[in-house]
Amino acid sequence: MRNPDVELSKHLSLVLRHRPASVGIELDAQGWVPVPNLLQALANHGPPLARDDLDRVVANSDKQRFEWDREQDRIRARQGHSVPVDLELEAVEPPERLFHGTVTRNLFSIMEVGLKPQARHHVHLSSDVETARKVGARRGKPVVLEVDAAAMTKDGHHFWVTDNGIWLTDHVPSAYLRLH
Ligand code: HQG
Repeated sequence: MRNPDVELSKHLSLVLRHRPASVGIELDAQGWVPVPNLLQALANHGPPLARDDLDRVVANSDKQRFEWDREQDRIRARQGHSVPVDLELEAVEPPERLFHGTVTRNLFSIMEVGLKPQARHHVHLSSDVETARKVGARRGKPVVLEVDAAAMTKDGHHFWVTDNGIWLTDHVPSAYLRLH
């Protein structure tokens, strides 16, 4: 069924990660936009949006996709951007194993060239199998790959973790991958 808050959340993801110019706004270098500018821009390109509606969608986002700055007067997407932003995350040591959910049709290429960020800035990984399975299931029958994060760290690869627990890295060469 059509859920207006889910549609608004998807539109916010589009604007704050990929196409800010579609509503005539710019993100700053760290991906932030002042809330009044965002509300005005959305109202200029669709139905008016109250601050309360925005607060509710941000609070209810199943994956906590958006975040406020300390004063709650700016907002940004926590991750997943395709426009250039610097989220200023600090590299951290990952758990020994991480997981990536994908689908069979991608496996041949992944085993050849490894996991690539594709349209995103980073490869997205999770610390649990279930999350990876769900991510893969967005595209069809899921296949879960296990990443030897301990070996990657030893070999000088970096990892970052977002506040909502998504693990990021630049590239996972296929030598560190195996089917779970
Ligand atoms: C695949 C959602 C062929 C990769 C989710 C994936 C996640 C390759 C697709 C977050 C490849 C990229 C991220 C290669 C990678 N050859 N295929 N060499 N390397 N791929 O959506 O990880 O709703 O950019 O397996 O829940 O699926 O956006 O990444 O199938 O957390 O908040 O290329 O997006 O969260 O797809 O998903 P994506 P993802 P949000």
